Amino acid sequence: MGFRKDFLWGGATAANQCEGGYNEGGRGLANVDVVPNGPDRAEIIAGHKKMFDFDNEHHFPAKVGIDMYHRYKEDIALFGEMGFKTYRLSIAWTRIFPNGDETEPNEEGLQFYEDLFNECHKYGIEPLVTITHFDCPMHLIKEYGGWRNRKMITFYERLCRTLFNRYKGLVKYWLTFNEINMILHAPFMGAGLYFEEGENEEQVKYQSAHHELVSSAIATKIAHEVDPKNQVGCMLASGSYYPYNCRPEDVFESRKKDRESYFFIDVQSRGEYPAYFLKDLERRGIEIEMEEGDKEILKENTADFISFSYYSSRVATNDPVLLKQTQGNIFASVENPYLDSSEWGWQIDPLGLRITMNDIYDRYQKPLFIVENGLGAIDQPDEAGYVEDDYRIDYLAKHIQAMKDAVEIDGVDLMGYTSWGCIDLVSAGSGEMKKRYGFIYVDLDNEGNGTLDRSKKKSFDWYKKVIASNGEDL
Ligand code: P53
Repeated sequence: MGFRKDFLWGGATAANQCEGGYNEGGRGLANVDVVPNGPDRAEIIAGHKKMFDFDNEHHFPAKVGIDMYHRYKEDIALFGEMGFKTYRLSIAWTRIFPNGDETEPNEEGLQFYEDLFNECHKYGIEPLVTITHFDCPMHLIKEYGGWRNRKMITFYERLCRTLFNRYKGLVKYWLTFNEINMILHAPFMGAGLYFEEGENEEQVKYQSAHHELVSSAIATKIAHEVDPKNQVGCMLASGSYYPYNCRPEDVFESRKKDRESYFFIDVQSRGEYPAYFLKDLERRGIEIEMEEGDKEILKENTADFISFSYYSSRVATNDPVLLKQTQGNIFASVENPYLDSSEWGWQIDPLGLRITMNDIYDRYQKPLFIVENGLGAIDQPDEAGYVEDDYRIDYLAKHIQAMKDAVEIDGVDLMGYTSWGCIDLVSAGSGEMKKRYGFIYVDLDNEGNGTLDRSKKKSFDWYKKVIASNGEDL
């Protein structure tokens, strides 16, 4: 009963949200560096407002992140103290290939991650590596248009081959693209796409998605060739849609919304474009250019496991009156009247995690890995600097219980769980620092002021206990 004996407990971060050191170690400039916080961010990450370099009007939080580039030893020691079995992190592409189209990698960048992985292994922590977490070298965006260009497949393949060869024996769990469906919702951040006036955005997004999907399959192929021990996962921004009510139209609408996301995993896990998707493209007049061999590559190199982020369930309706109340979130959803919300309006639904796990497992029958989950909240340290984050403990305990139910009662095969932002980091959606997820507090504010000192929150000792008891003691 309970979780696997070798269950991979841990936490997750992404390079662009925590590393900083943007101009150190020979690193090049990336899309994620030039997205500022503040009111312009939403339009920029959506590819509707161009931002190709730093300017003086905005604050760019990724420049410093939480300075993990210099402090990773201290941070990994704290993860080790909590008993992490795994640490999910991402590679900054621009540390390895600063422009993206070089033929030789940057040794300093490769050495940085090698040192970091060695540091993890000191504490018995298995790295789980996201190859690209929203980042794309700026040079590839300016010169080639980002993922809309098929040449990206070659550049990405080179990156992957370099990583698999160099880190053979140090890393065995890989994710090809973070939240691959984010390309539909935040295309500049997700895939280095920006749009020109009057352009058919859907056409561009799905063509780019095809390039990513083929790249993901090629990466899987190479990973297995380099080391049969490598396990490669796809990664979905999940959260099942509920019908707003039992009107058949709402039920159907919720299925359609789910398919918008599942489409990506259908290709990555089953190895082919699903019929509903092809029909939909035809109706919308979108044609995806494919090359000979693409279909075979997709079919022969499917994901070993399915990973996903889960923050909330979602609600769908086709009732135009209700639709008007939709919130301006990256993932638009009608509000669910039965659920409470976080300070950022994200609805809290632990049972939704169990529902989502079952939906995904029923659909693919492959091992699942929850690689993001957590509560973004404002933390108020007391005079001694201590954060009593009972609200975070409550959120996580309920979600872990729901995931346990999915495993114990429903029989879902789950490899591990890495909570999001195990150490406070910059928010992807808003660029804020005050939206915190961590067990470890970082002294830094939205404007970049603070000592960057780390301290343990109440949830630190709680999570340590959860891991030590393999999820029994919540
Ligand atoms: P933040 C929106 C909806 C679902 C997942 O998000 C999302 C987003 C982006 O905001 O992204 C993932 O920081 C992503 C992480 C991100 C995390 O969710 O906006 O993989 O990079 O930080 C939380 O609160």
